[in-house]
Amino acid sequence: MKIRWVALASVLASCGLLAGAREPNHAPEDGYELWLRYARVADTARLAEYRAAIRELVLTPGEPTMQAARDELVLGLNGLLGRPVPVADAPTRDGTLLVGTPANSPAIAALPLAAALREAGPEGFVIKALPVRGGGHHAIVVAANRNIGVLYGVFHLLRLLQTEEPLAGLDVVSAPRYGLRLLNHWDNLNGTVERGYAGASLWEWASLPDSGHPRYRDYARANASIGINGTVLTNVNANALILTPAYLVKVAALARVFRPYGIKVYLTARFSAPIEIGGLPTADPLDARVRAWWAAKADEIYRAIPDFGGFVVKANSEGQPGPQDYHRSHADGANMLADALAPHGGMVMWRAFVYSSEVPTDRVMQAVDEFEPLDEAFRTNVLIQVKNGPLDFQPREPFHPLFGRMSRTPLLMELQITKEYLGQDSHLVFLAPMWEEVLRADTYARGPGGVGGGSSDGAGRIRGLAGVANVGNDRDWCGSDFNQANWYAFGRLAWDPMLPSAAIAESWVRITFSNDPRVVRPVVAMMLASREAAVNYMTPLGLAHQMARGHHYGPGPWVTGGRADQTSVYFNRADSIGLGFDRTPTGSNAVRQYLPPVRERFASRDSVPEVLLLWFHHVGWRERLRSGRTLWEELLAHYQAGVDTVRWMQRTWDGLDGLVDAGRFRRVQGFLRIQETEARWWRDASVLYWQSFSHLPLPPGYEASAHSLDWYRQLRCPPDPRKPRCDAVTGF
Ligand code: GCV
Repeated sequence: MKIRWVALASVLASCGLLAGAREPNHAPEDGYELWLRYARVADTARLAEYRAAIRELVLTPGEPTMQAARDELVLGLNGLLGRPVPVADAPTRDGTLLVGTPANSPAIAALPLAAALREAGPEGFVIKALPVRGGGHHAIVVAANRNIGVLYGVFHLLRLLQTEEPLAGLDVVSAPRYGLRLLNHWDNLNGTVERGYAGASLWEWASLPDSGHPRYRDYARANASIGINGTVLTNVNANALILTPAYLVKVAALARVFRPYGIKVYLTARFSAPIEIGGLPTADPLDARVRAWWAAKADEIYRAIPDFGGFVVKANSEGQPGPQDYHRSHADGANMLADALAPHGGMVMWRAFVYSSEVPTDRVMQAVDEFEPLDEAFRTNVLIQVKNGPLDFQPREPFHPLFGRMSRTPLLMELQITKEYLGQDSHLVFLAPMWEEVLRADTYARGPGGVGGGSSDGAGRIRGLAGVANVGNDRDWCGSDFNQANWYAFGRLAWDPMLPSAAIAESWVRITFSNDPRVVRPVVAMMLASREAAVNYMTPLGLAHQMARGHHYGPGPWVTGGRADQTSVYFNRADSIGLGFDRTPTGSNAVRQYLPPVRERFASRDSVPEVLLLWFHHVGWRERLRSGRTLWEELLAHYQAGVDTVRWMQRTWDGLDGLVDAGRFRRVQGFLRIQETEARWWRDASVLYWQSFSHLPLPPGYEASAHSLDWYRQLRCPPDPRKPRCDAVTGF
């Protein structure tokens, strides 16, 4: 009986009748394969087209990156086409997949690709359907100037097959917009991950360098497949031990695994390392002994890792040591490290995430105050790494004003892939729409329009994106199926920051779940709605930093005590009159850090985008907003809309029963149940708290809170024992 069913299933599958259900040739979906699932193409017509178009593979291996490209093609084509593709030395027939550079492939050197390859640049690639061998055969060509471009092109081609795109007339030239596309791991040497929600660190320091986990290579494959070309292995809250010989040999072993995939390794440099591991009495950046120590350390690192990328530094921020401990500037500190790395071509990424409770200025203004005067002071191999917004990875922030204010210093934009403030592992929140918002904002540093048709790269200074990784040693890497989409989206946007969120979501859903439109359409819609839903139930209308202290998971609008600039009340300014932080000239005047006309737009109640209203303005509870509703009514409506959207997401997902494999279907269902409960938790705790100031009633029919305000206030952790991390995370 069982055998008959298997036979029937394979007949149905080969007729395409099981399209949408889990492909029968595919292993159970535990999430390990990420978007590198190479399940057989479900659409039979498309499968036939691909099998005809790709009948042999011509690629010269030898060099490790070319070997990686070949390995990936063999694996991918085997899975996608459901049969092996023979490898030939030169094109012999129609249906050649010809892969290489003009330098390593005479067949490619003979093709008219010069103009396209110029456009592709050092890391880009060309994919074309072309006649080869004097027009005798039809081929698909993946060509690049360098081997790494070939590998990127191979992953792109495989993605086209995974998403069942037609191959006829293929004509792609693709080059990354940014040269630096980096993951930042906040991984500690003891195996914990700061703000990590997917298990322990991937880096098994104890077993390195002798034993390399096979996962390291899969990590490199996943990153290369979306164009990521660097990884910072260690937490910005740094431990100097990573710079000792015992660890450098381990770092070198990881670098060896990543190298063929075009991924450079970077480390975080603890500013006080010369004292802690160097035995010096000082880490003063102007002290000759300190400078010599760093120069020697750089030499030592490059002996072990010749293509080492450089250092990321968090200095004089949240308790980290830095040059200001010696009354020196950030430029003094950064330049000292830059001088040590310069002979080897290394970079310093100096973070602008600095704020001090001793400085009376509004916390969100301190980075510009600190760094703008230093704009001309940095060495050319220093980049300033700036978070997308001026506070700290909130569900919504305006873009960081520093992007418009540094006209000489190159910048990196730091995004947080791990969702510290957005529901961590359990809430489904697709972050591309949030990143799109900042990547497309215009600083007006060069007048309207900006560079690239209106990006926040107004001054053209952004050299790359750095994403705080959401990866751990959980089998599914990211703690949930949907969190994988954020890693994927980060890479795709670092390659092409103008790629629409909808396109990223669609390609991810097709690869990850199914090409069946009955799955693609609703899941993409859920993803695109999810970020605004989280904003609504957590911090609507421009509120920010209302999370509970420390773990940042649930609501805590009442948080007070300790450092004022880390409390919720500092940011919400709730009082009997109204809500919101006045950052206009009558308040902190943070708006002055934006350039005209953005400054005026944010400063005026009439023109400020309502989604940022309470970020910039203190608004009376009974004041009317553009909708005609009072602030109080509008707030209530937003909290409820957040909850309603999550409920809609639940219904939408429930409708996919049978179209998505049962394992993932149930996992996502479970997470959405948590999200619905917690969206209500956010709504009720927040509304009750605001009501203690507004003293206004809830409109008839508004869903009543399950508990009293006091009940919510006494919660120390999420009401769920599966989150022991609440007390484990560091920071505040
Ligand atoms: C690595 C926030 C986080 C900290 C993090 C810090 C940073 O404050 O809560 O965990 O520390 O940002 O970006 O340096």
